[in-house]
Amino acid sequence: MLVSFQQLDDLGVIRIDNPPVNALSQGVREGICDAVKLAQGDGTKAIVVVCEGRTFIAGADINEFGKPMQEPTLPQVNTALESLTKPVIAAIHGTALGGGFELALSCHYRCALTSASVGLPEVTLGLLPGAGGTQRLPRLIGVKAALDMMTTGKKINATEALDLGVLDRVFDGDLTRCAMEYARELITEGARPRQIRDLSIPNDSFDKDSFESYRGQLNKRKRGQEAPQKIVSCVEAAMGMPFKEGLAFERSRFMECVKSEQSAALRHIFFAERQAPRVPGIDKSVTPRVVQRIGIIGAGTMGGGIAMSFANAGIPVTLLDSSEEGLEKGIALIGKNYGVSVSKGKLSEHQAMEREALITGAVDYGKLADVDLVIEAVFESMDVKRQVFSRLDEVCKQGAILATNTSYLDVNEIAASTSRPQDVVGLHFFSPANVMRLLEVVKAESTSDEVVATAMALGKRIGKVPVLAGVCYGFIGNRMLRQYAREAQLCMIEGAEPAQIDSVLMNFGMAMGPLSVGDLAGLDIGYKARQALTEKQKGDPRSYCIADALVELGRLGQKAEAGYYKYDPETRARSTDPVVLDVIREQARKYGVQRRALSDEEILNRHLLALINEGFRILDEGIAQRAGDIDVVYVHGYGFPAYRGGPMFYAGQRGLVNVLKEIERLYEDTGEPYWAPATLLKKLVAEDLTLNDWIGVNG
Ligand code: T1G
Repeated sequence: MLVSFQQLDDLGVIRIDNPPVNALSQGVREGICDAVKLAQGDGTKAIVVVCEGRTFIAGADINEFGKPMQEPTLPQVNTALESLTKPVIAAIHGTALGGGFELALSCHYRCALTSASVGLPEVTLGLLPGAGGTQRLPRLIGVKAALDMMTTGKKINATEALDLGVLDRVFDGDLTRCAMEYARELITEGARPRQIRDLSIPNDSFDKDSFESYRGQLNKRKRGQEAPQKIVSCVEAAMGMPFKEGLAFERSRFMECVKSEQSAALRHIFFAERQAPRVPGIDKSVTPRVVQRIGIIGAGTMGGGIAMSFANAGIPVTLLDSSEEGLEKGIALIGKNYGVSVSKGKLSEHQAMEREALITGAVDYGKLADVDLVIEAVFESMDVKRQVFSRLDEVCKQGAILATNTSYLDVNEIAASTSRPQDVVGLHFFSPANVMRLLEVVKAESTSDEVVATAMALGKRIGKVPVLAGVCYGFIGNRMLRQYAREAQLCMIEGAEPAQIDSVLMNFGMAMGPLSVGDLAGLDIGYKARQALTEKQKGDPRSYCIADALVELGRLGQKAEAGYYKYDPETRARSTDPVVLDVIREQARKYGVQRRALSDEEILNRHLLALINEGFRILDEGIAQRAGDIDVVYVHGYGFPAYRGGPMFYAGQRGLVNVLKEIERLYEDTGEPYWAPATLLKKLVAEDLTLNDWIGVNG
């Protein structure tokens, strides 16, 4: 039964049981309303609302959005609860989120386990708290604190919630028993129902100007996003309107969000993130191997970041480097990074020390004899990788997983340098590895299902979003990036300046423009990778001649304070450099390119369509399992705006017919084979199918 009502002497208990997270589906809402009716009419003196399973209500049922809204609505449920004429106590464990927290705010008292947390993460779904949260929370904790909670979507733990006055009581032990004791205490004290709706908003001197400046900050913090601004409007309404009108104002803004493309995109990403770790054909019968100790080869920036990811999850790491000096440098950088987290208040001194203590340095391969998994993060050279893997093959115990962090190289070839290719897998982290959530798990031809299952489970355990990729040059992300980066180079040589290209993609919502990303990563990385390729593999020289010319001038990017831009040594601010514009013009002359003005629209289209067309090829070849996986890769690894849903979702929003037409036009105009429309795209358009239909068929 989704909702039950039980009378226990003078107390009524409303119990919700809708696994896995007690989402407020229509059935749950209806059940609560029925229970409230029962509670109103019986002899109980107080009501406790509690949930079964691992958590209190984690919000409205996200699956219901985009479908016709069914009654009772959550505001109706909350009003019914709040209007009860006896104290209603919410008893919280796990996470009270979104509509679940709003329901708790409609109760008259709130208690929780010390391990619980509460929050209003609707903004992460392109929504706003649409069941009274924007009207009740400011009344309880003031405008600024409420705005911060709702525009960040961050959870607060039970202690913070108690300090803020969101919770009235926090305890350890049996939740229901403690909550009922608290309810009886309230009865004994003669406590009355306490409706937040009747409170006036504490005057924390938030006036019209404060709202304006808050909006300004939000424009920077949540660039391009609609929901955060609407949250501010709702809180502003709460200050200026009676509760009932404020509630109606909130509801209308909420409905606008539910219908918005941004929310559809963010909901897509919510579910795509949860689906990505699932590999069709590898079900629960495949038991992941036990991983209790990790080895990492290479104490450079990537190796150090990867080590921190595991230490942050409480997993001990042996970090090996070929030299004592290299090791010291690596360990020192890890210490510095933890120091920064402590100085920013993200970690306590104690937590930082605990994590650092989990990372042990070594220069002797023998120290890796007992680890359960090794990740190689050395220089991107096949010869070096093969040497490392044949060494690991000698020293590591049978059953240990041998992983490579290569970004491009052939994992099959690396696996073939061992006697146990079935235990070799790619674990491609993204820099900075202790921050970026994406993890490409690269399955080689011989990689066993058990190793894939172990890698996926381990990825989740260290807080990453693991996505399965097949073996090809650059796997999913970097393979698509090559097409995108090509267009940035061609747009430049054909007539656009770096600043125009970057601002076009930034305005679209990308975290950074392609050329600023190049400068941040270092132009020498791409240059060295190109040196290892044949002329044929490098492709059209117009697509890299500018980058090569800049590197040969020593303009390696930010680290050289000069790349596509020049950088102020103090502020790191970037600015257009006439030297670069000369280099571009020179290269255009060298390759006989007639320069012209490019519109922002053309620049945007060419970059996005380059990603999308390659995405379809990757899906068709089975390098990625689902379009949603590609979207998760680009949102969590390449700064693609989540509120656009990722390149493949975006293609669906634009309409595959239009996307095909645009790509066909580029193919006609350029005659370039890379603009030949992907077979799968043509197939879907021809059969009038969407990507979801196709995934349905291909599972
Ligand atoms: N609705 C439907 N399904 C949900 C769900 C929800 N709210 N939350 C989780 N699930 C599913 C999820 O898809 C997965 O399914 C399973 O539960 C376990 O989730 C009116 C508008 C609660 C912290 O944004 O943050 O209320 O993949 O893998 O890591 O104002 O889930 O197994 O089939 O994430 O332990 C606001 C969303 C909604 C919270 C648990 N609420 N959920 O994390 O498990 S909008 C949220 C979470 C709203 C009102 C508004 C997390 C979690 P499956 P999981 P987890």
